[in-house]
Amino acid sequence: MKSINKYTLYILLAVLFAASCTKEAEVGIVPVISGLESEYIATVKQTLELKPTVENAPDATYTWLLNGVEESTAATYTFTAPSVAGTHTLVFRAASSSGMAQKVISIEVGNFTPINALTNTVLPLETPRSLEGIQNIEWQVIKASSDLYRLEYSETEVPQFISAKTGRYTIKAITPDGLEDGYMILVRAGEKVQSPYISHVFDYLPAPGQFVNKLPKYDEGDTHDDMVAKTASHLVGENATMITLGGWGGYVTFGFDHTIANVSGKRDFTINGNAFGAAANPRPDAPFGGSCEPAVIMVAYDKNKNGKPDDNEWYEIKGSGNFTAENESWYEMAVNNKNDVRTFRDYEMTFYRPVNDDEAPIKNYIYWTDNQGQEGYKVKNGFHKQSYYPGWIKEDKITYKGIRLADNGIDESGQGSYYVLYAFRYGYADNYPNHSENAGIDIDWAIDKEGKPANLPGIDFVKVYNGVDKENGWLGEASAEIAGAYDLHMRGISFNTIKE
Ligand SMILES: [Ca+2]
Ligand SMILES: [Ca+2]
Ligand SMILES: [Ca+2]
Ligand SMILES: [Ca+2]
Repeated sequence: MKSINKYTLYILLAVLFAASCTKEAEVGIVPVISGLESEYIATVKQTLELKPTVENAPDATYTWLLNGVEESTAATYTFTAPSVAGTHTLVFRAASSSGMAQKVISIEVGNFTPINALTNTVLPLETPRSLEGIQNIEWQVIKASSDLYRLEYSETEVPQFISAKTGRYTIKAITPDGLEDGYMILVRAGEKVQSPYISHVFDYLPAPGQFVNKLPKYDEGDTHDDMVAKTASHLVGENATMITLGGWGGYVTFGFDHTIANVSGKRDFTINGNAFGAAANPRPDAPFGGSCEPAVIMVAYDKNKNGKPDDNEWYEIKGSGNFTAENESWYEMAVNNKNDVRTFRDYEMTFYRPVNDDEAPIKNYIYWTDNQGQEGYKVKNGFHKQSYYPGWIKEDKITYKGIRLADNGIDESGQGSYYVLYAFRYGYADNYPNHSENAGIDIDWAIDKEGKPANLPGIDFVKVYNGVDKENGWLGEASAEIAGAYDLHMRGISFNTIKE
């Protein structure tokens, strides 16, 4: 019995092996269908011309089955939508002497006008023809394949729709008298694969600091463009590495290959830095702090669609301390520590080329002035001996502009050995550890120059600049590091927003 079983098994294995070989040999000549989507949308009575391409099948015969009934044997097919809404299944088969291939297609027929759209791309909508000339139309999403979309300006004549996910979305326009019309939108992934990570660096200029000319590395003769390219080699893509923004005001500007959708109620993107929590803060019940070096974030939408941040439409991400630090949990501690806790909305700081750069440390190293009548010197420490002034800058002084945040650093040892830089609650880069929810940014925090919500459907560009001006003893100046950024929706990460 035992030997027969073994023998049977051998036969079985041999048969299976032969079968798999035959299958593999045939793979190359089975018909291959292309040129058909899996999903279509149509309005009632509309016709759709379907023209598939079939390869590897010179002798193929074709069959079109609509809802299980054979409709045609031609190479192309015209689908005529019936006069009632509904979903239909169309099957296209190509059979040849060597094998058979089929494509199953779902066609949704609705009463609204169909629109084909791409993921992560803003789609402007117009008033449907049947409602033209009617004022005060309101727009609503009434059916959606996912929650990762945004309908913005829904109470205007120019609403905009964007979705981070493929699928079908139905948008209704309603007049004050209750008339209705709308669009059915089919969102597909484009042919070009989109990346959730930074795709381009446009500009980089750090303010003087201890890692300037090192991260990224400046080589004698490098121009501004060379340094921007080096910054890109650090920041673009999934495996980004760190760059420094230097002292207060130092910045980097980058972009994505798509528009990051501003999903309602969700944070939309995150910027990586190297923030971490203190492991041995001697202060009992201290709020979160450690190495938190908040960088202020600006965002822009590529309105003229040329792929460059030239629209001059930058909006400020209103981080928790952009107007005042009074609501930060460490505020009283910072006041008691005699920190400069003022917040300047229109701060300017000018750094001068150092006269002496040949030794280290230097106490009175880089002379600076600000637009508040203050002046002083930045220190060169003993650990970093290279010049702290950007090597590719020809001018003898550089001025930076922006918001200056309150000083969040406290020497918790009282003797200069243990500085804790406390985190602002939300809205910055390099302020909370990477991957933490609090490092996520909600595009709905964006405000315009008057401080009003910007109501952006999405953004294409980000500018980040160091927000704190502070010397932390042996640690050196507070200077934000940036180590890449990504679209949270595209990576399937869901972080709820917080509102004050
Ligand atoms: Ca959002
Ligand atoms: Ca542009
Ligand atoms: Ca730093
Ligand atoms: Ca940092």
